[in-house]
Amino acid sequence: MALLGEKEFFKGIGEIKYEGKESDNPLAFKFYNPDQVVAGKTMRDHFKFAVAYWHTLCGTGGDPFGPGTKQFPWSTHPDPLKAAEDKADAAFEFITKMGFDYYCFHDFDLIDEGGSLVESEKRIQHIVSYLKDKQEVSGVKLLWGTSNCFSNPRYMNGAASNPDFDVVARAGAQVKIALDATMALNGENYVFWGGREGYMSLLNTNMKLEQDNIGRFLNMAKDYARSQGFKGTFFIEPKPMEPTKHQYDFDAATSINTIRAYGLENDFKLNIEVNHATLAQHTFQHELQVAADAGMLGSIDANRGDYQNGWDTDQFPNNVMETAEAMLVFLKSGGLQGGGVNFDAKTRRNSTDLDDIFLAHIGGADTFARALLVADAVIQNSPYEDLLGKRYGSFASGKGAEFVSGKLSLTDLYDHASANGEPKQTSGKQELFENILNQYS
Ligand code: XLS
Ligand code: NI
Ligand code: NI
Repeated sequence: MALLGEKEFFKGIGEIKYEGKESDNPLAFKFYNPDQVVAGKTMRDHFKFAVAYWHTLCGTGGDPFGPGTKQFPWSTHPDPLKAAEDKADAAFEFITKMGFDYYCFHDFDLIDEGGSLVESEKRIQHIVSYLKDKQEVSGVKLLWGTSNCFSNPRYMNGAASNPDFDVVARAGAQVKIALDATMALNGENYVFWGGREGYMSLLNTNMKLEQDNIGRFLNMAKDYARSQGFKGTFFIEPKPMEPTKHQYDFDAATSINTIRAYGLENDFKLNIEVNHATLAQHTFQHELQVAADAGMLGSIDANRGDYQNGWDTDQFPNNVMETAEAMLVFLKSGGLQGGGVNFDAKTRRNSTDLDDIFLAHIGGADTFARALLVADAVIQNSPYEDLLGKRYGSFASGKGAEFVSGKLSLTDLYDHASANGEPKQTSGKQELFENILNQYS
C-alpha cells in the first residue's frame, strides 16, 4: 500500500494551515482555525468537514456540451483495481493535506462497477480493505456512505420506486453491498438521496405504490444494517427535481413526512444540501430550520447554486452573509446530529489546475468558519436575541402564555378579542434584523 509521501499526486502543496485573515498565502485558511473554540466547541467539531469523493476525485468536468477537461494523474491505470487504489491514495493525500477528518462516497465512486453483481461486490470488497488501512494510518474517518442507484441505465425508471420488481431487488442488493462497505469502514452515517426516485409523467405512474415501495425498501435497509450492528444514523437528502421532474423527497418537509409515514423517525434524519434547498424555492436556512424543528437536522451538503439559472450547479460556498443566516439556525439548534459538513461541490469545468481543488475547499471552509463567527457574535453580543424575544413577548405572560400551554378554547380567544378591540400595529423590523447581521459580520 502506498502511504503518504511514497507517491505524491499533489506535488508542491503541503499541509494547509490557518494563517489568519491578514495572510496573503492563497493556500492557507484565513478563518477556519480547526482548534479555535466557538460557542463551546472547536470549529473542527462543529463542522466535521468532509470531502466528497465523487466531485473531488471522480468529476472531470464533463457537461451536456462536452467531455471532461481534467486529466487526473490518479485515473490512468488500465486495471480497475489499481486505478481505484491510486484514487484512494490521492483522496487520502488530499484530505490529509487539507487537515479535514472525513470523507463521503457512493459505492462506485470508489471503484468502477463490474460486469455483474458478484464481480462488483468483489471489487468493492477489494477497495474497502485498502481504504480500511488508509483510514487507520491517517486517522481520516468515513462520515457517510451511499450507493449510486441513479447512474446505471438499469435505474432509468427508478431504483426502489421502479415499476419492475427485478430492478427494485437489484437496487436492494446494491444497497446491501454499500451498507456492508460503510459498516466495514466504520461509517458514521448512511445516506439515501433519491436520484431517480420520482417520476416524469403521472400518466404512466402509480405514485402510491412507488412511494409505499420506497417506504418498505428503507425499512428493509434499516433493519438489515441494525441487525449487523450499525449504530449510525440514516439520512434522507431532499431534492425537488433533477434528474427526475418530480422527486419524491422534494424538500425537508416532504422528507419528514416520508420518514414519519413509514415509521422511520427513530433511525432517520435529514442531510440538507444548499443547492437542493434553492432548487425547491427555499433558502438553505429555511430547510435547516424545518429539519431542526423536527429534531432531524442530521448533516449538511455544502455548496451553492447560481442566482441566474435554475439547476444544481454545485459550486463551492462563498457567500458569507447567506451562510451566516444558516449558521444562526445551526448554532441555535445545537448543531448537527451525527453528521457533518460535506463539500458536495465541484470546481468549475475550466478550473483545471490541481491546486484549484485546494483553493475551492479552503474557500468553502473559510466561508463556513467566518459565517459561524458572525452568527456567534450576533447571538452573544448583539441585541438580536432580545429583539426576537420581544417580537413574541405576548406569548410569555398573560393570556398568550395560557394559549401556548393549551389552556384556552376558541371561545376564550373570542372573549379576549371582544374585550381588546383592534390589535395594535407592530412592525416586523426586518431591516433592523438585517442591519444587525451586517454590523456583526
Ligand atoms: C445530487 C446529490 C448527491 C448526493 C449523494 O444532487 O447531491 O450528490 O449527495 O448521492
Ligand atoms: Ni448532495
Ligand atoms: Ni446535489
